Amino acid sequence: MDFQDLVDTPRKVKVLVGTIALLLLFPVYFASIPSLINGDVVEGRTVGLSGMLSISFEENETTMIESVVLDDEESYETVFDINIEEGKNIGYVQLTVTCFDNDDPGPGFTDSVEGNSDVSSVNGDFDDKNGDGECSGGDSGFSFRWDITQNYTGDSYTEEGDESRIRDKWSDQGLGRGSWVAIITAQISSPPGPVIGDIVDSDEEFEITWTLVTYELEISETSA
Ligand SMILES: [Ca+2]
Ligand SMILES: [Ca+2]
Repeated sequence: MDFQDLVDTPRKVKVLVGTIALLLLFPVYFASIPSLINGDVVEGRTVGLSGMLSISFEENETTMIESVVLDDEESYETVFDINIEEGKNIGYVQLTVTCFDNDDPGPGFTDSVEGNSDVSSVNGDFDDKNGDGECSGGDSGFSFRWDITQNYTGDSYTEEGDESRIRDKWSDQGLGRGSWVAIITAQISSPPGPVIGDIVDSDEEFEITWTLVTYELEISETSA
């Protein structure tokens, strides 16, 4: 039986049209279901989803970039204020300091940077970090990261449970707001100059990047 056999009478044509219409309508119908039962208030009471649920994170990234030039042993204090709107959670906060020392005439004498955080003005009990790194290009400088929501990755996954428990688990508990502070210090290394006492390389430029990743939780029933 070929396509011509299927459509050679008016009734068969109607059946075929009806089948095609259902095939087109079913995805539209199922796509509309989550919005009808998505844990909102129904008839005055709050209902949540339960069963096998699919959890995803709609992320938003905010960055603050500063560029500073420092002499040997000179320090700079960088401050990143976080104050986000209600309903959003903080996934993590990251500080990255990079540099690339190309001021020296030959190999060696690479500058480096070290940094210490001060999280005493941040809401929550976070550990201070310290680190250092050479300004040698590629994997230069150092990076700190604080997970505000425990074990945050931002990866979608499925889990059996109920919506309120999952929302509890993926909450930042209001932590991480406040002033994130770090102090960076430059170490400049320089070969002896052509004239004794002459300094060939006397400073370095550092790029400081603070990254804030916030998310809104999206929970829906799996189609399986
Ligand atoms: Ca140098
Ligand atoms: Ca330099």
